[in-house]
Amino acid sequence: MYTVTGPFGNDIDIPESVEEDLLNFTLDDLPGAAKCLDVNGYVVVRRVLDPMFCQRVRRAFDAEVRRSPTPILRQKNMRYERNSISEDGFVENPIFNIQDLRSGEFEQFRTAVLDLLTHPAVRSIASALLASDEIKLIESMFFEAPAGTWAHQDSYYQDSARELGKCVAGWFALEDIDAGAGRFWVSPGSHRLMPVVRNSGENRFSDHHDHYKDEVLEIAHGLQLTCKAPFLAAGDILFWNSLTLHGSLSASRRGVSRASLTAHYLRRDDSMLQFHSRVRSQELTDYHGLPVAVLHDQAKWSNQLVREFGYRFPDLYMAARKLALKAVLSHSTASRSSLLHPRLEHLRQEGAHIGQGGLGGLAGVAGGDAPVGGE
Ligand SMILES: O=C(O)CCC(=O)C(=O)O
Repeated sequence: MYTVTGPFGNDIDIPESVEEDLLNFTLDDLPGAAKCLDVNGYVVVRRVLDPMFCQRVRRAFDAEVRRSPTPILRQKNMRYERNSISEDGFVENPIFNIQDLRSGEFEQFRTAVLDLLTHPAVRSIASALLASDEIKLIESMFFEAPAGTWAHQDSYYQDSARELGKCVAGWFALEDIDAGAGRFWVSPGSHRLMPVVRNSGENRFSDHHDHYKDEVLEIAHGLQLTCKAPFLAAGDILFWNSLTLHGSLSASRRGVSRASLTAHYLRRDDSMLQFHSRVRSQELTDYHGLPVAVLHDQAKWSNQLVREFGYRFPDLYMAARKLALKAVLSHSTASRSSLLHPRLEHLRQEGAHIGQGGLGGLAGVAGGDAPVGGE
């Protein structure tokens, strides 16, 4: 075991091999995997994808993306940026929504990623975990350098409109992830133990994102939550629930990357609830029979214009974005009852969860985004 300081300030032991890990499943026992997700809020499914498949994504990234001058939308800040290279030579600004990339310029990369995220084995797991044969992919991200992503529940950014906690996400290891490469971590049982920290009032994303991050840590301390950062080999996938507290560690060894993808899935007849505020309509495209949601489709000239503007005038772009966010917020606050599933409306009226001001906290940006990010 390798020991580092975890997200809650205490030491955590990080397994360096699969032998040191416990909650492992394979494709042979998907009912067991679903039960494990239910109980623990996460599950690791081993050897889902041939490592050659993972290698294909990394090769395509090297060939098309690494040296590309094209600005790309980023997971951490929702800005259009060129690649930023870390001291260790890795791309350090993760990509948001690979399906949105322009197919001509990034054809191999986009295809390799979507082949993997819509692979029959992956679909069978996501179907088992969502208890439905009909599912869709609503979001994706690509990481290379350690990211040190803050502790959060995905629900704060996006969740199921049908019922909070009914969105599942997968963290796909594209290489054997070193213990010092900023492992992805989850807090076991936090989906049950922790309240839903609402995207509203003093935790509102538009103005109080930092307060939200602090509050989450405070709650984790109060509840004495623990954290696990499982070993993942190329082709393994860790799935988690949209209410499970998770994030990723900062790098603690030099020269190691953590090439990976994340993807978020919903039942096909469900919709994305964005920022606990509004149902975000998403255009669906078909990829090998699986609906895949696009949000900022770069094949459209209007989105290319937004990208150019966002890249050349980042401050203006972010200011406009913030205004749009507030406008959509007031609209969705006004009409939120009609947007929300009865169960969510019940929660709003009950006001039982953390965060003031009910579910009307914050709507998405006009033009839309809901990643782990968007400061
Ligand atoms: O791998 C990471 O750093 C964070 C991924 C994540 O939190 C997500 O996809 O929701």
